[in-house]
Amino acid sequence: MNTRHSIPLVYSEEVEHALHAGDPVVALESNVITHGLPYPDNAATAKKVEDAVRAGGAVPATIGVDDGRLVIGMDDADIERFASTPGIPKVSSRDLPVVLARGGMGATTVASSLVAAELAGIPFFSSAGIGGVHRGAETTMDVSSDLIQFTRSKVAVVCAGAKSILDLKLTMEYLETHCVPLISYRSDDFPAFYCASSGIRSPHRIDDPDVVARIVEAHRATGQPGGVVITTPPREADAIDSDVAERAIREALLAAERDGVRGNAITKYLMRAVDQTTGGRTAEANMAVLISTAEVGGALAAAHARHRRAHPAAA
Ligand code: PSU
Ligand code: MN
Repeated sequence: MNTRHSIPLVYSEEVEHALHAGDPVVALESNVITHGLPYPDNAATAKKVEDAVRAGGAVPATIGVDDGRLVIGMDDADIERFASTPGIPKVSSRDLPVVLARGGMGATTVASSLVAAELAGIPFFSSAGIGGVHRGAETTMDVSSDLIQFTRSKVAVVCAGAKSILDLKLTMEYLETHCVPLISYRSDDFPAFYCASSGIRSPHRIDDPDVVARIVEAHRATGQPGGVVITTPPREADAIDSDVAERAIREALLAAERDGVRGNAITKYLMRAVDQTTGGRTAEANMAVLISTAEVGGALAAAHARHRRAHPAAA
């Protein structure tokens, strides 16, 4: 247990060892386990995501809250427990102090996982889909805390962009306004999760992992708060046609309005509805994208760790 902070951090042995040795570690969220996929697919996928980080050359650290403590790295039994226990609350940044103080389990979103990763000294995080500006945000003001957290936590985020259940144009505008560096790894466009492109061009395409590592370090060196967002597109075989996705999303948005769903419940509701409309095709793609993104996250974290070893003054 780390006693430097008054908030107890509980590291898995593997993660603690890797951090001491300066080996690459990739933080992973747990809300996608509890709220993103049904049991037992969620448990199986979470384990495959961890394996993919390892295949990329890094150590996975799945983040969660348990009994008033921040869990930094889960073993298979922890993952099984998070995946199968009903009613674990979704914990975003605003909820984190409450759940830590009260006790019990909590599933961390991208935003709160970044808070934990920074406390734990983990410089990289990977998840398939980040939160963003919701469609209709001009009236609902529904903007995910994930975006705000990018401006606060010094952690690089690797993702497959965001799902087009969101307004991706506004999401990119938000990131630009808030000075968040956005780079696309080996693609020209901002990806839309299981669609290879959102149709929106990324401000920067970078193909070389070493250049990505240098960008992460250059951002730190400028003294700017927050981290860099790095997108990676889904594999061609896993991608879904954007017209098919768009039709399902429109239907889901209408259903959400009809059912009066809003606030922090909307993301899960929309994802489930889209999965149902597409006969589970998007859920399949969802799992594949989570895994392929994690492998890229592992590889980029490994390139970053190599860069830091070669330039220790920058660390
Ligand atoms: N997007 C996805 N899958 C997810 C989420 C987003 O494609 O599971 C989850 C993540 O945990 C993300 C959270 O951090 O939803 C964002 O929720 P909100 O929009 O309420 O901030
Ligand atoms: Mn929201």
